[in-house]
Amino acid sequence: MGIYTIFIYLSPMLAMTVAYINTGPGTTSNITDILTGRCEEYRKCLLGEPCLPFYRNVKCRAAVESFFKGIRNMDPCATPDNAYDEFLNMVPPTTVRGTTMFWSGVMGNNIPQDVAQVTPEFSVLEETFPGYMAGNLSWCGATDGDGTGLGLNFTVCPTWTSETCPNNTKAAFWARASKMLATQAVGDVYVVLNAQRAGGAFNNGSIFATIEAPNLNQDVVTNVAIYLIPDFQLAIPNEMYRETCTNGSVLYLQNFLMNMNFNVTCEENPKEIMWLQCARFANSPYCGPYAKGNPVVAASIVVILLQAFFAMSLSGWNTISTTL
Ligand code: NFD
Repeated sequence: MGIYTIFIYLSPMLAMTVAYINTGPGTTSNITDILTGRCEEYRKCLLGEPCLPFYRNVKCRAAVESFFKGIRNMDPCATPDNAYDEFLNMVPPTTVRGTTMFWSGVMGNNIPQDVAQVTPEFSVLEETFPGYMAGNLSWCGATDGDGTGLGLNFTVCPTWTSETCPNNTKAAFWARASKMLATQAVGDVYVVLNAQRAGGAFNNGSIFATIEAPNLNQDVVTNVAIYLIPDFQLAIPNEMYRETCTNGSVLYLQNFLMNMNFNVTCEENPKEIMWLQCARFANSPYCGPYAKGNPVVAASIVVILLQAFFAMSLSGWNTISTTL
């Protein structure tokens, strides 16, 4: 066997090794069933059951097939630009005017899931059909056959985009879906940022920074509200690395958006999100004022009790004076 032949045999393996420098979990087991199940849940709306807010009828078998169509048997680092076009156009991400919410650096806090479940005031990508289908899943193609016939790699997937993995399968999906979400947003929009994110609340390389913010439309977006929240997963408060609306990367973001002609507001610890997060992270040191036994609540209870007592004593006094 000549050196050239050996190289031909080895080159795909070498390519895969390079591509997999940044390794992460392989395709989620039973992903086809999960996607089909999620899609069927989504279709329950047809039966009069609760719907996701942006319901549109969809054929589940076709949706699941189109999700994989562009990536089966493909190198997960060479995803074609149009790989998800068909799937994303089946039920594109749409949101109600004035509700679109972006987020960055807060996924571990379950912000998208919590917001999606609790309030119609805000709409996140994870509530739209594409976001709902793909949320928290891992997937990528396999070029060397995977034994399942699905053309997917269930052992390992490259984590994200990198120099060695420029067109990452998952990154390409979220980039496309996020772009569609941002492009259609109208009215006031929101972005929730983690004030204690390492390297700054506004991360230059994030999807929000690179895809969503640049694709907002100045003609139809009336305000970008930055919601800066603490990291509820910190057991001990760390004020040293806590950004505010007037410093660090958040200030940079405000200037960046204002230079794009957007109206921008910034709020630290907005109540809407604090209540939501403190319900989940009740023991967080940042949740004092929102916790059950906090002094404000205790004081309110005392005031209510005093008022009741006062009212009762007044009516009692009236009764006594009438009797007299
Ligand atoms: P993030 P973001 N490397 O917290 N979206 O602004 C690796 F390995 O930084 C939704 O990037 O916020 N993973 C979802 C990464 C996913 C990298 C992506 C990276 N360089 C985007 N960058 C979703 N539902 O899963 C991003 N990721 C992955 C939309 C990683 O899984 C939403 O509309 C991380 O946990 C939202 O407004 C997750 O993306 C914005 O883009 C979020 O990274 C959040 O993306």
